[in-house]
Amino acid sequence: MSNPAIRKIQIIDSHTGGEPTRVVIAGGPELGGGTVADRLEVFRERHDPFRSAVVNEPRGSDVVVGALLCEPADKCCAAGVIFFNNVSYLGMCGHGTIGLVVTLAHLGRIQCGEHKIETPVGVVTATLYPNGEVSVANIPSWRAKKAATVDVPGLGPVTGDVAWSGNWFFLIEKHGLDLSLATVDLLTDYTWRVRQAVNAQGFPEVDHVELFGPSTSPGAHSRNFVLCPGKAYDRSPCGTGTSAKLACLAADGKLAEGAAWVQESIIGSTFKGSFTWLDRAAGKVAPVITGTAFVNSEITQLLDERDPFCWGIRA
Ligand code: PYC
Repeated sequence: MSNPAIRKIQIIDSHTGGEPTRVVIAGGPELGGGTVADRLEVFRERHDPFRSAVVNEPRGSDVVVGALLCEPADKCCAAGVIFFNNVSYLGMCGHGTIGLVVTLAHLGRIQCGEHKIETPVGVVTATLYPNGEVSVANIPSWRAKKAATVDVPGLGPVTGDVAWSGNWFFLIEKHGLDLSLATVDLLTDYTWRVRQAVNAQGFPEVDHVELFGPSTSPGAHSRNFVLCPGKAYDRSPCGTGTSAKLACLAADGKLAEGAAWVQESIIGSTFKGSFTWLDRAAGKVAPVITGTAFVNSEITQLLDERDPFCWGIRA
């Protein structure tokens, strides 16, 4: 017999280029009305244990990105979404939006074509193609600071660009490290130290650190390693990270408007990116990223208050 005290959460899991997205389709907290940005604040203030329960151990792991499906306030949108992770919330999530679109198609709620999605930082436009690919026209993105040098304890001076693309990034070209799965521990340690220094030395808002190096896949222009806010690394090339990179390339005149940029992740998966100028003088671009996702689980999670780890293992 089922216990009525146990709360049930309906979830669809997918991965986008290896990076998981866990979409909560039913059983989420009641967040009231208003925009998705308003509801994120209610989620954060009143229901944060739910975030942890869904993505953290023992049901999840540090790498899982959650996506709470919401009613959009903007009626042009097919859906609203709040992305979250092991420690907090994301403004936007590129791989997660691709995962969400493939999930909605899996559920029969959308078909191929263009779909607007309301996120806490603005409306993005996703296009699902018959071959399963999904393009995401991200929010306006720009580089806020070129070549900021921070003094990193134990590493010395490190120089990178600061850019916004729905999340804040510190993007580093010169680091002297080999970007491979075999060096993930070293890369995590390096980027984590850089993040502490970047936050302490003028950019408290930066919560993602991105390293670039030569690609190994034919046709890819670059490989990256992306440290996420909760110390996990992105298995995908990171949609917002690739958008931030496009903003920097545009600002430096290194990529032409409309030209393709193929970004490879640390595990070899790729996103195709391009941009159009929104405001050349202000360095603002409209990035588009394209990738694929696969649904891999339909889950019912059970939240039983008698379980001492009902709300996840939290630091
Ligand atoms: O794809 O934008 C992204 C993302 C952010 C954090 C993890 N993935």
